[in-house]
Amino acid sequence: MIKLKINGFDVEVPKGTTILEASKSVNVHIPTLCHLDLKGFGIVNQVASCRVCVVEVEGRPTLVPSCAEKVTNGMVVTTDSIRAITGRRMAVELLLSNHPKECLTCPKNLDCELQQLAHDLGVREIKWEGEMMNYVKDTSSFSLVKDPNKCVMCRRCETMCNEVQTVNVLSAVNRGFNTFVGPAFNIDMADSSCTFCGQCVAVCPTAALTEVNNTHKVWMDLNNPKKHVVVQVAPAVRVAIGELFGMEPGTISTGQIAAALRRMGFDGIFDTDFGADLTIMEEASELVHRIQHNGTLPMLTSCCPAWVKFFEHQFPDMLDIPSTCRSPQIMLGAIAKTYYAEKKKLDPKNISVVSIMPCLAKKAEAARTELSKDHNNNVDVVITTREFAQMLKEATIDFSTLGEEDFDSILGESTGASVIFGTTGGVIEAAVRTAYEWITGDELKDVEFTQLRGLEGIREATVKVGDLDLNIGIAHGLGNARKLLEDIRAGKSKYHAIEIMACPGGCIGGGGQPYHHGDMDIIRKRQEAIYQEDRNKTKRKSHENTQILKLYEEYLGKPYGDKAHSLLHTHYTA
Ligand code: HC0
Ligand code: SF4
Repeated sequence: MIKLKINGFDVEVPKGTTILEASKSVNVHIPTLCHLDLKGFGIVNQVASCRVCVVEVEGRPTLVPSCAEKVTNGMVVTTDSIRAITGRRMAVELLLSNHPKECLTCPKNLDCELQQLAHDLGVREIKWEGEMMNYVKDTSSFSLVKDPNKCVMCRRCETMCNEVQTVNVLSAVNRGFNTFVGPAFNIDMADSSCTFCGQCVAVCPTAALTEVNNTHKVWMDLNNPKKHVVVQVAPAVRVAIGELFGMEPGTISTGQIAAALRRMGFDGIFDTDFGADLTIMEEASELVHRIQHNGTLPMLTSCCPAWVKFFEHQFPDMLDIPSTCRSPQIMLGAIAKTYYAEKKKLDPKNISVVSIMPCLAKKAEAARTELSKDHNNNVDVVITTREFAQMLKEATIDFSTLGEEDFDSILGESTGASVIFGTTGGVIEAAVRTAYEWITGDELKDVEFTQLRGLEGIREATVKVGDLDLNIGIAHGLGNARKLLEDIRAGKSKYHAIEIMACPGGCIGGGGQPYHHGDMDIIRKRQEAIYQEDRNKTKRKSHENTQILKLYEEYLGKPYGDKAHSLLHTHYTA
């Protein structure tokens, strides 16, 4: 153990601890900007580029960045001297000297860490008015906007993209004053191998990286009398949106969301969970079919669009391995524009399907031509959890005082199996609940496969399904997925099925969720809420969803049949 003094108090911490961590352990809060501790992945962004965390260390002539400096025995640290405070303020003033001063209209207004620091450090004037960068914004993609003029070179996005996701799209472009972070040669994001996972957006402290904002499109559709506008809500949204209205992480707001959507004027209020139950009918059928007919194994889940982009770009030789199932959001859109349209006697061209997703890649997924029918996209507009909260504020809907309401029939019923899609491990657990009963013909009494749960980056478990030992692999985060994929390529994989989600914790940690700054406690609370929501349901297996059974009986025929194939399955392109 190392003994030191911080602000006059004795502190004892393990060797290797930084001054920042040692201070935190005794509740001394040192402000930071570039620092990002991604505990769930064992990765720390520690470039010490912003100098916001400087402190005084006795005997040292200059201020020291506390995020990078390790403690030593007998060290005397002062975090709150006038010199340290002035040094920090100066670091922020320097960043502001060439930062656009458009806070009032900035997409990150009141959510910007630089703005918050300027406020907390009492910056009241910027003594240097520096030269400004004047780069064009990159609006090339359906998912994210890159504004290099707001980049503070913290490199948090780079760490996320390169070390956690191993996509390697982002690095420093140009030199000196003109440096910013972007794809090599500053090509458009749409032309890069970006997966649009949005994790760089999730950790950007300013508005250098933000989502494409589609809220105006939704208001336009809602105000167009010719449009029949239906909406669907993804599983993970319901355990996170409360955070944007002052509620605790993990507050379940399903009923309030349905009530809010009704007040906004949607014509049909549907649940992506219905799409998830439908996905299980198809995906469990595909898994059973592959197992029983010597098909390609392992089968990989395919409902995470960032993951789909990742394997298309990085593993083009393995496109026969993922399930051909479209994602729940696309399946629900497809059913809304066919079965629902027929029942309601509506022209599909006049139906607008809006999705509320925790994810930026869902915006790009909705625009994929493979997933459209007769040049009509199955999903028309995707907004994130954050954009949804923004719309509620614009509409002056007081979310926190709303009562609970239900989703609409006929695409609103769901089981507990679909809710758990929102967390890592949930899709495969839902699939196993159904596959078990289909393979064995026996009733599954205990539906909770706890061996598939948790937050470790890669997990594996063997589930007894009759005589079969079903070997399952699970990964969240694309860097972890890469490891499983490389094993398959090398012929070393022992799994029958693998679930992959691109974001930390699965969709609960998606790039469109309330900012969680890498705090795994928040992710854990959202995950607990997902499992609680499953326990709250009377039906917990997808094949028990009565509306789904009716859909097959009245319209689709049998699961994995021809009609289901044309509406609910897809193919991949390298
Ligand atoms: Fe997900 Fe999904 S679980 S990807 O994370 O499968 O975005 O929440 O909506 O489509 O259901 C996201 C979340 C979904 C889909 C579902 C899947
Ligand atoms: Fe990298 Fe994901 Fe950001 Fe694309 S969206 S640049 S893949 S972190």
